[in-house]
Amino acid sequence: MSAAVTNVPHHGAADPAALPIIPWPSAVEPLDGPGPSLADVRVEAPDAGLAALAVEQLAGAGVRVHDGAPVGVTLRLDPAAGPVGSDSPERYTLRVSADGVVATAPERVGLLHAVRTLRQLVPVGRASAGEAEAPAVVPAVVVHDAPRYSWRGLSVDVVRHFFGPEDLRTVVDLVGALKLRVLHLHLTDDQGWRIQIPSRPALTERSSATQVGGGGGGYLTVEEFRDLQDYAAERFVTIVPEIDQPGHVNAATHAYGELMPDGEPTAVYEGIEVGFSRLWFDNPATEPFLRDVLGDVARMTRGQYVHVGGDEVLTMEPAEYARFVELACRVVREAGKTPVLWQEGARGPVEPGTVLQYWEPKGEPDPFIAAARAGARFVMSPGNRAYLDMKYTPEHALGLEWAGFVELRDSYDWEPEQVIPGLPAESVEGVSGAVWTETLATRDDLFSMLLPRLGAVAEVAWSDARRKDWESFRARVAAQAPTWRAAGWEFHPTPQVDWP
Ligand code: TNX
Repeated sequence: MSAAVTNVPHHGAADPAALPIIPWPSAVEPLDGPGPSLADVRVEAPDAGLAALAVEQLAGAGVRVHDGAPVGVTLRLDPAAGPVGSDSPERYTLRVSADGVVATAPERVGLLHAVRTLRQLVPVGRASAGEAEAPAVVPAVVVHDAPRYSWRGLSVDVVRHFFGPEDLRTVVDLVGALKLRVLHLHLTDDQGWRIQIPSRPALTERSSATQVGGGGGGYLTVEEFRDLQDYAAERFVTIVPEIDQPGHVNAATHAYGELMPDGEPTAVYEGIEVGFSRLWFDNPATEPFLRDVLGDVARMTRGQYVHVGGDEVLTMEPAEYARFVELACRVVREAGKTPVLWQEGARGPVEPGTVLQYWEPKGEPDPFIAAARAGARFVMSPGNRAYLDMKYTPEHALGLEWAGFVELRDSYDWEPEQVIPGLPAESVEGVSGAVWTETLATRDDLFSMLLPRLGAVAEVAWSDARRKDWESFRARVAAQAPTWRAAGWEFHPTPQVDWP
């Protein structure tokens, strides 16, 4: 399959397959002749917000933006932009020629996607110490582009080790650079509670200063969570908060002993076992707790989705579990939001529109097919492909291995519609990478697990399956290294890529 070269290059034009764009676009058409030099540009955009985002992107590639610059980068809203026949609200067209750069898209998000693509075309690291700056010449090309799925995400565990607002803004930057739209934050678990809940202050007062291995922890205040969502929303990234229940709740039962049958708070937990903690549906303290917490979180959430967990409840009868799923989803819907659940939620009553995040690729497909028939939407995060906390190889120092070893190519070579045999393809809402932080304590740890694999997951989520190509991808990954180094983003130099 030579996906990347369905367009035969014109004589003298850039080989489109060699352009370092991730995720790979719908159509890349080289133009004859040389492209422009983007060392200095002026930006024209429909509004100041977009202009600022364009400047941020271009500055990250070492491009100077000022009004008198010789080359124009023009962003223009235009409903006719994008690939022929696409009705994606994210579609865009990017035209780069000797005359300058013109990005068109029907919506603002598409204009930012176009600028992100442009950024990847600018050679980075042009000036090294003591040398003259190499020219910032960009190939002359027209890109028409639109995503395959609308839910393209990353799930991050900020409980096992806490990552605060500054790290999370950097994660938003990475997510945005790969044209992902969703950052799902796993905010509560056995080891800590990471989001302030106004109606239940003890959650963060008593249960936030712990994490795996002890020492540290932390939480997001209401204001920090709001500001993070604003930062993300400006970049067209939606934050999806997760309150995990009815398992993974030791931080809650430590803060509120009334949630336990004997009324006694549970002990702090800083290990990495799963499945031991739980709520009790018939405890009179349980429903008010869930209503308070989910009500506050729904009010604090800008986006449409609230994740209510539901995973790995190993000590509960199915009937009681189903009552929890029903209650949590009902409270979220009453608050005007759409519930998201881990795949186990398929065992509960599933209403149309509920999103199920599939993570453990085993077991019978039947419950998922039934849930899809009932109107559930699926986000695919299969552990053996998309769990970016799995070790790359047995020797890798960081990470877990319960889902196997996940090298870059494993994260690349998979098909979301075949993850659950027999699931109707239309039920796939999208794809999310996931990173759990039992073994990841620093930003560098985190990024070295995300990169380069998140690029692979992003391409699975964005690009037409017929246009994916491993050889092309690994060359394009290599070309990102200077950008990642310049940004200070740690990455794992997997031997599957010939790094520059
Ligand atoms: C499974 S994925 C979990 C998490 C762990 C993760 C480690 C999921 C829904 N539950 O509690 O952190 O594996 O890979």
